[in-house]
Amino acid sequence: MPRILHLGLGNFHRAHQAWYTAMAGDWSVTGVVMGNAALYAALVAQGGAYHLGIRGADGLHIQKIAVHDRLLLAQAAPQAVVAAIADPEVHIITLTVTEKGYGLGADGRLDLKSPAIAADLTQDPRSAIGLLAHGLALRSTPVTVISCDNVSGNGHKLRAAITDFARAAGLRLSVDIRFPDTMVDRITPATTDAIRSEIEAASGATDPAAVLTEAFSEWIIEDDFAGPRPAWENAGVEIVPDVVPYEVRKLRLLNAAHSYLAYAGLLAGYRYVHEAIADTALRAAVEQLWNEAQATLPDNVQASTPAYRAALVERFAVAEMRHELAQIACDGSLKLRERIVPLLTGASDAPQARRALAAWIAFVVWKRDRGERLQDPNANQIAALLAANLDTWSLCKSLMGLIGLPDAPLEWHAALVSDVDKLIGNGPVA
Ligand code: CS2
Repeated sequence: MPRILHLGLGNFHRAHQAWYTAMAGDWSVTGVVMGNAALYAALVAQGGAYHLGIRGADGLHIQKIAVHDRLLLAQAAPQAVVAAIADPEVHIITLTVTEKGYGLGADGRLDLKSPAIAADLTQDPRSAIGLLAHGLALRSTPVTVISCDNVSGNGHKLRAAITDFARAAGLRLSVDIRFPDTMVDRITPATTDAIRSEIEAASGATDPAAVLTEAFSEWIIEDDFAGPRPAWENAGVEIVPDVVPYEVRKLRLLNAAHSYLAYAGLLAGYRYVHEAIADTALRAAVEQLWNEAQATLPDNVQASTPAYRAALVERFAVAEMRHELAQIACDGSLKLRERIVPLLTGASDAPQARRALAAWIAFVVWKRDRGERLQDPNANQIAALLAANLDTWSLCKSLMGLIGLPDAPLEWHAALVSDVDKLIGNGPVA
């Protein structure tokens, strides 16, 4: 049976690519858990199977997914992962390792000094990039590598990162390796005890690896494969010549609004996405953000964008998803580069995108004031800036540098400072 290898067996993969592959049939998956030993143990105990709860307008539907017939834990057995990547039975490698898993700098290229990448240049690889580069260097047959993370031009950036790592590590990549771009979409909250209990009650089975997801799902892949692939189109996947318009639309509408709602919503005292989108002021701000984002989108997605926006409001409003703003708020310094920065560097003025940036800046200050650690790969750098007692503008300028935003005109500075100060002043006291 032909085989896919997947790196990063988190909730999103189990709700999305695994679901499509199970429906397409005929392929099995080697699932690589990167570091979560408890998840690995749970999946091993269940023979790789788990329950997916799909929340639609007509209630919760349970599907048992059983496509992972081989499981590996990267942190415990990196060499086994390298060997599995080189396995000629594997024709496709997919990965969901989140934005930070790519070790990219603000310029979108591999940062050889980022801790995980620097470490992998001197030891057994542990990062997705290091594992892939070593495994791909051992391959004797063509392979397709598909990044399924929310990174624009994800295929191109992954190709560049692997090539840069291989060069620095003295590895030779000699087979045909394709890196198609993809757009992936399905809202999938982290599994809480309440979500797990709900799925267990509906399925009648105990399942520590249960996942809840929404009914909506989209996967668009650039048609650039080095060899065979599952008949994913039979399961609803679109294989197209150019993914970029869909990718930027999703990042600048869905993900940009998510990040804005996360920071502004948490500062306003909300916990969930459905609560934040029900707030009249936040909802109006999201519509304005979308107007600004829409102005930056390619012509061929303009006509369908109003319907896309209306569908997003409905998706965000589903209370049963219990999608926590705090989950979306993490790793902001990387997410904003993809979601908000392109709106601020576009041709027209984007005051609401500027307020989204201000919301993130106010959020990092608010977390510090509450004595809470920021979940962000740049947390140490941000903490050092916050400890330096900078005035609001100097803090904004340093944080803008961190997310790759070039300097802006003076009137822009004043507006950003006033947005940040207002939000800090208004932060919840609880
Ligand atoms: C979210 C995404 O956590 C986040 O940052 O914006 O995970 C979002 O739910 C997915 O991209 C939806 O497809």
